[in-house]
Amino acid sequence: MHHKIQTLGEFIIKNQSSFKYTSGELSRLINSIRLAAKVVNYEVNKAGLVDVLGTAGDTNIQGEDQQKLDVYANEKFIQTLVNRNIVCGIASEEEEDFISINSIDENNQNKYVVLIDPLDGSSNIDVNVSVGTIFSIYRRVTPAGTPVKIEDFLQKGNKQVAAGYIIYGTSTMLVYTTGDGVNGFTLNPAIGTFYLSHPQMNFPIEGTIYSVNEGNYIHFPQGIKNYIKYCQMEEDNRPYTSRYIGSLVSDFHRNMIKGGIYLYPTSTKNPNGKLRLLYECNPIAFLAEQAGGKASDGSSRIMDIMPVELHQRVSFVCGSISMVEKVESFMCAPQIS
Ligand code: AHM
Ligand code: MG
Repeated sequence: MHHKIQTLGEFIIKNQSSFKYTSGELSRLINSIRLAAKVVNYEVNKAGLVDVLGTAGDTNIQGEDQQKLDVYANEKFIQTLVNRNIVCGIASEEEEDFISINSIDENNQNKYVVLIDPLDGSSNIDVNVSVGTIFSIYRRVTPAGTPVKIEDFLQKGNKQVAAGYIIYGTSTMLVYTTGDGVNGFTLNPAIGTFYLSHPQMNFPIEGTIYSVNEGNYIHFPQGIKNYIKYCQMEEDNRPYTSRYIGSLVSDFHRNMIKGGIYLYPTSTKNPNGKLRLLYECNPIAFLAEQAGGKASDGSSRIMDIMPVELHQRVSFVCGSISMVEKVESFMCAPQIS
């Protein structure tokens, strides 16, 4: 095999000219996310050592007490984006309101806003299971140089300029799209460099894995219950395999590589679903579609939903195209129980 190994840095430079807007702003933004990802990765990797190393109320070099990793990740991503003067606004799962950078720096002329879930699935950290960061990037709709407004964040997913995730797994990977396919980069931790390891990722059309929290089964809509029964039926290439990590990024990443479907439907417990439209579902939906998969709320396209609030929840069905379409057909079929 003879191909040149490409780093993420090289890839960003090489592809910069293919972006619609070539000021370099988006490239610099993705570079900043790459940097923050490495910092957070380092911290996540030694999570299990905190109790060992952080004895007797130890404080870190900045003199801060040890903090929870999701709070740490939130601070690192925000700090990096603010310090490098790279965006005009940030919204995060960890922050109730969006942050307007113009209010801090009047000269800010940046045109991008970032929406981020800094450490998704963080309940998995205590048990050494993969977690992830999810990010979504839009061009602001209000004029540059003015403080960002809520409408800069409440845009349909189909307006995303870029989206991606970092998976802190057995290997750490950064996977992203700028609307021209999906590329995955694996971190070499010894030298802190991401290498292009998964060029042009492709969602298999069909799959045999279904990922859902089946503990909520009795609370699901009838169409979802029927689909789960269908997955378990002895017929054709079924029963399918059930795989549920409980960490969206990891479940999605596996399904995109192997072929499968992820479901977090509405339920009597979570009438609007659990996952957040703006910084969980939309970016994952953009990646899914760019890789040839599909993302739906059970009947309509996720990326066509007009958001009404920052932390809005939505029912989420995402994966191999024919599997998602199957769920949609179950959802609109006459509801027999
Ligand atoms: P979080 O943002 O509080 O971490 O919740 C999101 C996570 C997803 O990563 C995961 O897919 C889902 O919640 C799991 O939920 P549940 O434990 O209800 O199955
Ligand atoms: Mg989350």
